[in-house]
Amino acid sequence: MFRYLPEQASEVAPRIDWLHNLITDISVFFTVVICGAMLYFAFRYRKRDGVDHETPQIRGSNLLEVIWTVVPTIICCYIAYYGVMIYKDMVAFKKDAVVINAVGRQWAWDFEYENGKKTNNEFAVPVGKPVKLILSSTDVLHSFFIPAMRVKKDAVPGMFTSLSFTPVKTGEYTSFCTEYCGKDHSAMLATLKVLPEAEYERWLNDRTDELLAAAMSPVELGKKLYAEKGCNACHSLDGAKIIGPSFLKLYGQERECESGNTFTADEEYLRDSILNPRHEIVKGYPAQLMPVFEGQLDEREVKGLVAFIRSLDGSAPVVEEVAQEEEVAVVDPSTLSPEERGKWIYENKLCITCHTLDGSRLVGPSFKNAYGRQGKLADGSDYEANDEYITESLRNPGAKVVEGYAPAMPPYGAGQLSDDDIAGLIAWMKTVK
Ligand code: HEC
Ligand code: HEC
Ligand SMILES: [Cu+2]
Repeated sequence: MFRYLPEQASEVAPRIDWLHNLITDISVFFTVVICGAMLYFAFRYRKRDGVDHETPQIRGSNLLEVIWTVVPTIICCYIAYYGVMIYKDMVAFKKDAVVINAVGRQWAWDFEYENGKKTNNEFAVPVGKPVKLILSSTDVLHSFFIPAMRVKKDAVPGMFTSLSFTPVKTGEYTSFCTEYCGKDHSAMLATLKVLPEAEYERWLNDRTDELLAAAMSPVELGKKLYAEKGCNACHSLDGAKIIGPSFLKLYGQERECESGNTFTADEEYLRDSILNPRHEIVKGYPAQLMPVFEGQLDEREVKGLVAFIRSLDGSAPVVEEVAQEEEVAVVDPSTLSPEERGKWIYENKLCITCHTLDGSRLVGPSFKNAYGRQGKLADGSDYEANDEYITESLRNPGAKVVEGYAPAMPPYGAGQLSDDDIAGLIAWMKTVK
């Protein structure tokens, strides 16, 4: 009766649900019995014909007392015992668990993996393996809740808490913040992707986003972080006051602070405002609201944000641009001809950041006349850039490194480039003369 629980996607879910349903059923049973008896007696012994009828008086029954003491006690003990057993399994230390750090802040979750991969509001785990999330918070109390996994735990500033589960089903699940942590608390969602082992490995080792970020100009990086780190929730780009001051034309302005100090909004002021917002509070704005980004952003990211704010001098309609970027038409490369497909991959899968087409050297060798080229590898052996060699260069670039170059090329697994993609690349490379 009353089955309304979400999908069971973790190992403990069926047991938790069983107990939950047992408690619900017992409660429903007793509600019906007690209310039913009450209504029945109210009707049965009501005042009839204007006369009070005397009811039979029952005084004391040891048998009844024993029954309604012992039976509920057994039921409660059983529920407690079963609950403790499940809890014990849930908190058991698992040595081979996939460990992920999850940091809550107003109003987003940042995830970091052991290999250094970082994501925002989205994380992936392999199916069938225990996962341990180490939770912490940079500002206020948050709570991490994944209904489909039946796990929930508080994220507390200044301490680590943890949460373990073993997903048993692939798919996408949503996590919620279940601690009222401020205005956008309800939007503090994250997506959990449970992937098959091999796909997870590929996802984990796909650092394309980070490489892309590494290849971005500071302003571009700042713009990306502005959206990703949630600055946009409080700072507009069009002069409107949301929660904090707008970034439009902020650079170079005279700022008056609550402390009575005045500053020119230069690089140092902006840096300090981002990393230590509690230091100086802009006059007329609430203190304590802006999250502390100290430790959340590296030097390059802070520089990027400062450069981005500096770029907002009102000369370009940045707002439109940011909005449009999310709607870039998605090209499906598999609909292109092999040559076009190869070119598309070159431009969209980062090759362009390391390989030129004009013969000049970047991080890797130029693609000009690269097909069929003969040369030497770092180990002194000869090679010819034929189909097989190019395929290997992509799948396993560490195996054969061209002489004079660093082994800097990232591997492209089948998840990033299919065999058809590689065929397209090769067809296109033949045309690059
Ligand atoms: C929860 C809301 C919130 C978020 C998110 C937030 N800020 Fe703020 N920010 C504020 C408030 C409020 C102030 C004004 C009070 C103060 O100085 O702390 C402020 C002040 C600032 C200032 C000084 C502005 C001025 O006019 O002098 C800068 C620079 C700044 N924030 C940058 C950022 C950046 C960059 C991010 C994202 C990485 C960010 N903020 C995220 C609320 C927020
Ligand atoms: C982060 C920089 C980087 C990216 C991104 C990158 N490469 Fe490379 N690539 C290199 C470097 C460095 C070398 C030379 C060392 C080596 O052979 O591993 C190389 C070598 C190669 C070679 C062998 C070249 C030769 O002259 O023998 C091919 C083919 C190649 N890359 C194709 C690609 C393709 C296609 C992409 C995009 C799908 C790509 N690379 C992305 C850095 C990169
Ligand atoms: Cu929260």
